[in-house]
Amino acid sequence: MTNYKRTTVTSALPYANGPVHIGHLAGVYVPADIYVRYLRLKGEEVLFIGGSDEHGVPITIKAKKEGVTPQDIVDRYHGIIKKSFEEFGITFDIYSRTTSKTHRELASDIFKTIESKGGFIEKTNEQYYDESAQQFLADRYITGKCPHCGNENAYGDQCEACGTSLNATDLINPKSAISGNVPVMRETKHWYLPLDQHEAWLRKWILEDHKEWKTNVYGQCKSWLDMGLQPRAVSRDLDWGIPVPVPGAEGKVLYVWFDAPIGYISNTKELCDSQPEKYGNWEKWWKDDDTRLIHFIGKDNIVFHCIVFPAMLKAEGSYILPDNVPANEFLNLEGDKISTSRNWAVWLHEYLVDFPGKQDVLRYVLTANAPETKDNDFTWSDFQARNNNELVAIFGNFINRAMVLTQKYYDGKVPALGELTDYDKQTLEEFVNVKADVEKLLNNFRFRDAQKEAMMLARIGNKYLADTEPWKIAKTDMNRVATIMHLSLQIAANLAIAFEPFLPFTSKKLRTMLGMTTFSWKDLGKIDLLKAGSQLEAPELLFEKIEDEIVQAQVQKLLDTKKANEAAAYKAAPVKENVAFEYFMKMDIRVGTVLDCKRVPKADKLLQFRIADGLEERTILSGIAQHYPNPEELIGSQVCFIANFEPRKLRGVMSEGMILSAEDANGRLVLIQPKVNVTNGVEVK
Ligand code: B3M
Ligand code: ZN
Repeated sequence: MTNYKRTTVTSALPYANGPVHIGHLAGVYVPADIYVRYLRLKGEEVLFIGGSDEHGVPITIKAKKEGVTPQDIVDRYHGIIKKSFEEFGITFDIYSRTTSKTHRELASDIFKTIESKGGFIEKTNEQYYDESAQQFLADRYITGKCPHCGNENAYGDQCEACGTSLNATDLINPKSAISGNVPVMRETKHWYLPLDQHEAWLRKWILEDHKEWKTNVYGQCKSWLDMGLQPRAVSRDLDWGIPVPVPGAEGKVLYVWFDAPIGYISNTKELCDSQPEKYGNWEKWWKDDDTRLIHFIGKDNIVFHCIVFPAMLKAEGSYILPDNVPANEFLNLEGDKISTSRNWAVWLHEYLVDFPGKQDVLRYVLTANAPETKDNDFTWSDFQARNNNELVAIFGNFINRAMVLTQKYYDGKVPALGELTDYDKQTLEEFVNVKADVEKLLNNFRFRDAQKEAMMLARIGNKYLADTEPWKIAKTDMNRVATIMHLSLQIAANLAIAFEPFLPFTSKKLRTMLGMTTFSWKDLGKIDLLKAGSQLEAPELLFEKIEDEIVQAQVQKLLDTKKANEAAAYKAAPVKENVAFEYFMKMDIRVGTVLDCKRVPKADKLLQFRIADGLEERTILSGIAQHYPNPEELIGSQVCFIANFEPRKLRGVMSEGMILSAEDANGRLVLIQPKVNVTNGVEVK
């Protein structure tokens, strides 16, 4: 939409059943926040809506597991999530929740309106029922084998291993997630949104009228539409959710994906109703044709925002449809899919404990590496490199040099601009182009490239100082130095504006240092942002180097998680057949001290031990070299070995015994070693 008056920006409502992690931030909230800050800086009318999604089966399952109520669960996580977003500078106009009264009422009203217009079909069919729990088994309450990939733990609505969306009846060997029992079939009535009846206009609206949508979004919509749309149930047999607001629907609630997107609207209503003078009537944000609606989401939510929700709004009849849905792909962590259940994540609240005050570093790295067109990987080494080589070495370094030199030569006052040289003019030309480029990229939701382009300002500034070398000229021509410093400070002021959407904390700090009280997007590209003679504050570093130990500690934390997961997943082998005592007594197991331990040349796996065994000494070869990269460290420690193991020659060396070891769940071998030293040669019994 080119001629619009205002923009309603929504970002997916995270489920309130766990804290938020870097994947959430990178995929949805940072891009949405960048966009909103940009529009605000341009002086546009914009509303940024967030909130928690507090219904759905996973929340009830978690509650059951912990022996608390679903309300307890959502109260806990709504608070944690809201706080994380605040701490990372995500500037929602409202962050509310789908258990609010306003939401319950509005979701009910929308259901009733659609119902009264004949927008649903009612169908009775058979669904799985758990007789012992006396409950129908919706979505995640039922598990079984995926018919597509064979994953044994697929859910009734989706297989997480292959990503296919499923119906509970597709599952092979279905089991109740509540009791573990095999469910039976029982009749139940539900309300369906007949998406098939919406297919024709959806096809035209998306495939013809919205060719500008991101290719990943457009492509996914096209494949859904090409498969043919089916009616979708919008009610469930559950006791957690918003009751279906029509007679004869006892024990039934709205499907979470019916009520959740309405949460965007009810949160808008809650905000506008509480501050009408500031935000106006809520309906203008959702019903005026000159309002642009934009949904920021992750790729797993595309069908709901591009097909199901628009069909609901159309069926209701009085709402506008989204103008764009800039969905992102997924962010992985160190090569693996982020997973809450496996604790494979960087949690935002934990990040801030380990990196206090470094919100912008994470925002920067997540944008620099945003999964805009394909899945991307977050690694701690990339985090460190981008901080040290870009934020510190380019952005921070430029600002620091400009500030410190001004302090040194002009007591921190902006010097006057003198005559421009050709080189100055050339620099300014490059610099002025940046604005148009950043804008174009932001308008097209290409935040990653937009940030890269904004960074050009710092690169230009750095190069300008390096090329003009004011510290050398200062000995001869202070007029020239004044011009150089004046221009450098103007570039710094431009950086403060350009980075406000991306790095709001840094931008604020920089504006304070430069004494900028007002600023707006239209000032970007100007070189009269700071007045000659105005006083700057004392320079402070914007970024600091992150040392190796710091990121290594984070990597270690992940390795520990991996280890714990592997151990949790480890299944001990079944116990072997019983043996008589005399068989055990035939084995001669002893303790000895390692006198020498070294690699065997040309044999990757073998270590050669020299053992003091209490009698004389013996040599034993053992295939554990990969597990002990520094074999000499074993010298002096004690090991257990089978003393009467038949000697055999390996690589030309006679091995007299076998050293005992155990293989850990993650495949690592460790030697069996007595915790306190014992006399060499004693027997293990
Ligand atoms: N809660 C799914 C998710 O967090 C869902 C989004 C709702 S947006 C209306 O991925
Ligand atoms: Zn599967």
